[in-house]
Amino acid sequence: MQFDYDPGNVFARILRGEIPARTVFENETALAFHDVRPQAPVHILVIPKGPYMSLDHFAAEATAVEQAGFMAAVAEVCRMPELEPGFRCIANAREIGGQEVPHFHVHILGGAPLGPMLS
Ligand code: DGP
Repeated sequence: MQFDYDPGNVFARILRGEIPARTVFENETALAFHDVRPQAPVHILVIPKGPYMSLDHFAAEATAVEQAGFMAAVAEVCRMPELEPGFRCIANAREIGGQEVPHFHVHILGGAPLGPMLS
């Protein structure tokens, strides 16, 4: 698959500091911040700093250092006290998968019972 990354997407703009975000964690290769349209009491997005469009793009082309840094950021978010009782991680990919922003991100939701995933 050919991946054609658009550097004008909103998360690229957040990474460049052009749009504010409520950051909860940052390391060398990843950034975690609150979703602007939360779908649960806690709704965090974790994104890589590199130009990857989706999970499959990231898995195929990100370096081991980028992948490890990303997972470290996910782990850090999951350690938030509000998420200790449980949480859900989702990664949408492309239009069919419901992806709105074409920069790879994982949603981490929690803070209340979430119910079955497809309800
Ligand atoms: P997805 O459908 O998986 O691409 O989810 C994109 C999410 O990004 C959606 O839950 C809303 C969120 N979002 C869109 N624009 C912004 C923004 O400017 N700031 C923040 N913090 N979140 C945004």
